[in-house]
Amino acid sequence: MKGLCSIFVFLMIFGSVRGDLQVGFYASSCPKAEKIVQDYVYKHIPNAPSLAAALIRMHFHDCFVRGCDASILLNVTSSSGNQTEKTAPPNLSVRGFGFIDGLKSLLEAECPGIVSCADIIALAARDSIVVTGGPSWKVPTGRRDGLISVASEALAEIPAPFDNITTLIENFANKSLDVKDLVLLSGAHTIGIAQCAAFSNRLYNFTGVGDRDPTLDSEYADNLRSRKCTTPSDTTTIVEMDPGSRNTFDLSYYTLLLKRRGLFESDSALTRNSNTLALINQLLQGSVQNFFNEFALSMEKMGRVEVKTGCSGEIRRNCAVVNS
Ligand code: HEM
Ligand SMILES: *[C@@H]1O[C@H](CO)[C@@H](O)[C@H](O)[C@H]1NC(C)=O
Ligand SMILES: *[C@@H]1O[C@H](CO)[C@@H](O)[C@H](O)[C@H]1NC(C)=O
Ligand SMILES: *[C@@H]1O[C@H](CO)[C@@H](O)[C@H](O)[C@H]1NC(C)=O
Ligand SMILES: *[C@@H]1O[C@H](CO)[C@@H](O)[C@H](O)[C@H]1NC(C)=O
Ligand SMILES: *[C@@H]1O[C@H](CO)[C@@H](O)[C@H](O)[C@H]1NC(C)=O
Ligand SMILES: CC(=O)N[C@H]1CO[C@H](CO)[C@@H](O)[C@@H]1O
Repeated sequence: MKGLCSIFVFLMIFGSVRGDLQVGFYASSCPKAEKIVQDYVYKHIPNAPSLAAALIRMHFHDCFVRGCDASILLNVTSSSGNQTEKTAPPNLSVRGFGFIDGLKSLLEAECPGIVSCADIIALAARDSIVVTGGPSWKVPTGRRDGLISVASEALAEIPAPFDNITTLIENFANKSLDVKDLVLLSGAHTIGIAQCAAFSNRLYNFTGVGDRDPTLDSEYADNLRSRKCTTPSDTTTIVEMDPGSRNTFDLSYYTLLLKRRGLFESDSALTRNSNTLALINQLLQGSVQNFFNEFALSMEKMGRVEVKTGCSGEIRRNCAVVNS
């Protein structure tokens, strides 16, 4: 581990590598790494399809706070005590920690101290997208794990389902992601589930006078009220974000948006800004393959947000704790 890091510094000095991620980073240090992740995902996710969505969301939440450095996995850090990112409200429903721990054990057995937890999340997210029928792409690796995880940062930096378009665009811009990335990456809501709390204000009390969100299709809102989120304070029911194809990666999220059936205000907002609406229409007019290609490019870009490479950070031995 130390060795690799000093070789890196040596190569940096002589200009043959940049402090950047690279495809096949583990090709010589742990040649089976990517295959181990892929086999594990392909073996287990079909039995627990909802985990695919959880792992993709985990990668997003990881990247938006201190970069893609597995800070979302930490249980305790010296500076934050137990108030790490995973205890923050946006992380309330992030799942899949045990899955990542299982993968880490396999990788530590194969090549101890080589593969970072941050890369494991990125690879597992990509392989999960493949399992749900979405695109595959080469994930650049070489991320290193962070030492710090602070709950209040997750609250401040992860977008909220109540955010308007201005806030969403600014939030993504803060991570060097543009409006196109916002529209494409929101497309991940073609799979997975949400708790009523993320949108029930739209059904019951949108502006504080017992009203509904007029931009939500009324038939859909009726259905959600009568069959799903039957009280304003429901905290247990879960709802598919893309009803009927929640385990399938496809374009239907965008079709639903135009039918005013985007579940969150943040989804719905994408249809009321001329730039984002034009992008949605372009995606729907193009082929699924076009969406897949574009989505993969945006995912790769998200996977590069503020990454630690070279000798910064560390390769954690246990994904839940900083090395001692
Ligand atoms: C644009 C801003 C975004 C907002 C405001 C947002 C918000 C949310 C919320 C509130 C949920 C439901 C969580 C719950 O109630 O359990 C959710 C689920 C999800 N989000 Fe997003 N999200 C955004 C962007 C993204 C991005 C960029 C990705 C990944 C590329 C993503 C992937 C997912 C997935 C896969 C789920 C389903 C999780 C599951 O089934 O466990 N989201 N999102
Ligand atoms: C981290 O916390 C989770 C529960 O959030 C627990 O299952 C896991 O065992 C903990 N890991 C360590 C190494 O403390
Ligand atoms: C973290 O939580 C554990 C178990 O709940 C507790 O024993 C420990 O004292 C806590 N550590 C800090 C730094 O708060
Ligand atoms: C968007 O939300 C922010 C933060 O809540 C608010 O300051 C701003 O006025 C809102 N913008 C619009 C156009 O509603
Ligand atoms: C964007 O970053 C600036 C500077 O750090 C911060 O003040 C602002 O709140 C951020 N905006 C969003 C929406 O996260
Ligand atoms: C709606 O929200 C307002 C302001 O938060 C609150 O005073 C009112 O009681 C709520 N009404 C309903 C029907 O929940
Ligand atoms: C898994 C986990 O740590 N969940 C926490 C998410 O955040 C809420 C509120 O901040 C905590 O009560 C949960 O324990």
